[in-house]
Amino acid sequence: MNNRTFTIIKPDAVAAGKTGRILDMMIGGGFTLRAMRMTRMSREDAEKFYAIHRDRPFFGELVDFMTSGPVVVAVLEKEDAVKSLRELAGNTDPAKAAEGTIRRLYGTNVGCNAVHASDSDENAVVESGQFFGEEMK
Ligand code: DGI
Repeated sequence: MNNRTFTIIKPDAVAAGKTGRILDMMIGGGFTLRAMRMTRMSREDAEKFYAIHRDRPFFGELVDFMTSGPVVVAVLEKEDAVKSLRELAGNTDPAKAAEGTIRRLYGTNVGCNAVHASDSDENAVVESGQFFGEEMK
């Protein structure tokens, strides 16, 4: 089960017209799209998705941001998918992300950082399930 991960192209990147370029980087990086759609997260969706951060001072800001516009959610497949996508995404803070990573190229700041990439195989399954449910079984 280490061949799948889950991504969100976040509202900043979608609004800036970067969806195509980001998907191209993912596909060019060897990922296959297994499921994908554009959606608008409700506050309930965002609070559930980021529940682990609910006691952090930035939680309200994070939920405001994630619900501020449409996002693209997708399940991606590749060997060692979680690690590989986190490398392609780069550091949480775009200013600290390596040259050529998605967040370095398209992120704005630590809150508005262009993409989400699951941080473990377990979370990839839970997160894919939140958006694609039965399709992924
Ligand atoms: O797994 P990551 O997305 O790289 O990072 P994470 O799990 O530590 O944090 C999840 C998201 O929460 C991150 O992509 C953006 C937001 N976040 C993290 N740290 C901060 C933050 N948002 C703000 N405004 N300030 C922070 O310090």
